Amino acid sequence: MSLHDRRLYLLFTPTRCATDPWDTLTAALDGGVDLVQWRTAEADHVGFQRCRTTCQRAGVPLIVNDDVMLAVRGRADGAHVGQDDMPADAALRLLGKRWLGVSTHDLPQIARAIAAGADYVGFGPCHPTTTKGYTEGKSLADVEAATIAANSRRVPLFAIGGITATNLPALRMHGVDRIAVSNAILQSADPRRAAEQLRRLL
Ligand code: 3NM
Repeated sequence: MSLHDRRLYLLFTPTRCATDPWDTLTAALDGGVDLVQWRTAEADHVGFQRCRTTCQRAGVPLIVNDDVMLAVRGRADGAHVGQDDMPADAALRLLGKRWLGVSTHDLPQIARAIAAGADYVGFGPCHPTTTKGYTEGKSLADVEAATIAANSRRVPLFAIGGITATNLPALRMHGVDRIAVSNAILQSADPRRAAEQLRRLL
C-alpha cells in the first residue's frame, strides 16, 4: 500500500461529525476517502479500535495525530505531528517503518520535515478554518510554491485548511493534487456524497 496513491485524507474527529460518527466514517470511506487520521483531543481507546477496524475493513491506512506511542502500540500505519509536537526525528525513531506526516506552514518547514525523513507533509492553512481557529489562509502562490517544493523531492503534500468542493478547483489549478479535510466531510449531511464530490474534483 503506497502513500503516493493516497489523495483524499480525512481527519476523523468523532465529536465533530454532524451525524453518527461511525456512519459518517463508513460513508466517507465508501465515497472515496483513502487515508484516515484519528484525531481526538481526549484519549478514546475504544473509539480508536473501532476506527482501526473500520479502516482495515475498507483497506484504508490509518494515521494517529500527535500520539506517536498510540500509533505504535495500536498498530496504526503511521503518526502525524505538528510543529509543536514531538520532533520528526524522535518520532521516526519510535515509528520504525510506520509513516510519519508533519504539518508545515512555510517552505523552510517543508524542507526541514523532508530532511528529517517525513513520509508526507501537510501544508496550510489554505483557507480560514474553525477546525483549527485559523482566520487567514495562505495565498495561492504560497500553496503552489509548497507543492513544487514537495514534488521536487517526491514527497506527497496534502493541502489542508478550510478546503471545500467550492474552493478546491482553484487549488487544483495551483498544483494541489492531494487534500486533507475535516469539516467538508464530517459536517456534511451526506458525507458519502461530500467525499465523492471532492474525489471527483481531485
Ligand atoms: N491543520 P478543515 S488546518 C488540522 O494548516 C489542521 O496545518 C491545518 O480541517 C494546518 O478541513 C487544519 O475542517 C484543519 O478546515 C483542517
